Amino acid sequence: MQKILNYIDGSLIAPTSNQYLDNYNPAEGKIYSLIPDSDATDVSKAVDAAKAAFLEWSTMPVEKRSAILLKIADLIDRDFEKLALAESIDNGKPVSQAKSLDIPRAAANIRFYATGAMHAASEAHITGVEAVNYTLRTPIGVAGCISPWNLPLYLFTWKIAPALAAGCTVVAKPSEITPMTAFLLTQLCEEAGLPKGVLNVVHGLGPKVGQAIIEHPDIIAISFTGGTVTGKKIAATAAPMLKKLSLELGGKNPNIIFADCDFELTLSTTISSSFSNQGEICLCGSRIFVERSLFDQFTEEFVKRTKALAIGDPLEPSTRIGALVSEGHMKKVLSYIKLAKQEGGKILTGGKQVAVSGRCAGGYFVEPTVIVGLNHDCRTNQEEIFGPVVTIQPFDTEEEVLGYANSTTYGLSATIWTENLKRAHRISAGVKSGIIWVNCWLFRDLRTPFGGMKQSGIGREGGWDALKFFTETKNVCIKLS
Ligand code: TXE
Repeated sequence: MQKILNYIDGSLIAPTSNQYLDNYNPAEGKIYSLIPDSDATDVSKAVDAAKAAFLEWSTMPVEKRSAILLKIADLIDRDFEKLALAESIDNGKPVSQAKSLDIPRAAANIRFYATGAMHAASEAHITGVEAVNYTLRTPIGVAGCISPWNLPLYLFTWKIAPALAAGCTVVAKPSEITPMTAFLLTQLCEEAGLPKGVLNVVHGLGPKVGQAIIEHPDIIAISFTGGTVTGKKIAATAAPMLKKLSLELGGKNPNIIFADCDFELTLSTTISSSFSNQGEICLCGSRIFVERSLFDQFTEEFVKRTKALAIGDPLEPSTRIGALVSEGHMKKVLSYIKLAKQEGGKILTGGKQVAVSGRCAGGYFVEPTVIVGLNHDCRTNQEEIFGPVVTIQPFDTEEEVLGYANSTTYGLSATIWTENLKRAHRISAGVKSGIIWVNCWLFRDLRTPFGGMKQSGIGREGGWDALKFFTETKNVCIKLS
């Protein structure tokens, strides 16, 4: 049985406890590897290594830092097939998606920040003829990066790349549910010649290892992506310690469809925004609102295409819906489908666990599910399900649909479908979400600020925001007269 190892001070080592946790292949429902059951002792070793490496890494010419990071990205490209297969086995997602989204974006994240850091600018303010003020940005120190299970390598690199490019050293913890590709990445870091101690990866449980990272006094900036409940726990620990915090949390995103939309584009994209990654993307549009005059036609066609989605073995090229990430998560999703029925919802398609034949007989599969007949303010429409489950509801006016869209505690993303330019701007201004797509979904420019409002998080990642997050700033005023 393969043993995943921690990556501390440039070496792949066992946890101090020498204890391991089971790591499941969710498509088979079987244990296929072991993950270190690390603890605070391992985090402390990692922080010591990161501190020891900080001076050399933070003062290294940015071109040299960039070259090492770009080498890691090149090695991700080289091992593309291996990483995509590992991601699919670890997470349950179709390997086709790991190849089209997860792994390419992991390399892109690293390239984006490795090159961006070379063009980072700072500002100066000239006070007449009396003084020059300039802003000095320097790497903040040891950063803590904690990532979730839904887009494992994509989000792991989205956290560590800006920190490393900014000149910070890092102590990182991927999700204990999907540790494999982060482990494989650490092997590529060694091969790329990343200096020892610059990146340290401590595998293990959130409340044990994650908590130890959050509370370690020498980790001064925390970048986290995960659930809102966990985000609040992290803030409760980090805020009194005055740590810098970037929290990318959950969402319950509205997908607003007007009757004048481009019907075919809206339909095909909405299938993706509803069921990609089995609905396990915080940006998925799980609440679909359709203008009443289009509601019947849209719903009928959407259900037909949902039924046509191939669900099953994630390693089959034709599979569109793979396994949910764990048995516990599958039970959570099924419990929400049961709740939807109790709240008066009508299941138009899906709603059940799927028994897949062959090697995946023990896997965690749930049918893509479409529900109508619910009120916008019921629990099913207010709480994050994070599975292949969407609700559809008609609306008559812009005011009504904005009220529905903004009725949850979340404010992460929204999609708007209309060919009316004024209305597109009007609704975009009215929706309380940090990321808004008009006539598209998940179209990303990495320079743009990325993050949510309300309970979807604090801080912005992406572009200069992420690089600045990992620096500390001082203003120097030079009196000239
Ligand atoms: O996330 P957690 P989970 C949502 C989604 C999902 C729910 C819970 O609704 O069902 O969150 O998912 C680490 N201190 N999203 O349980 O618990 C943990 O080990 C420090 C949306 O997977 O937030 C893992 O590495 N760290 C989200 C990471 O936090 C702690 C994507 C995320 O785990 C910790 C994933 C603690 N006390 C889930 N407890 C998105 N925005 O994309 C856990 N962790």
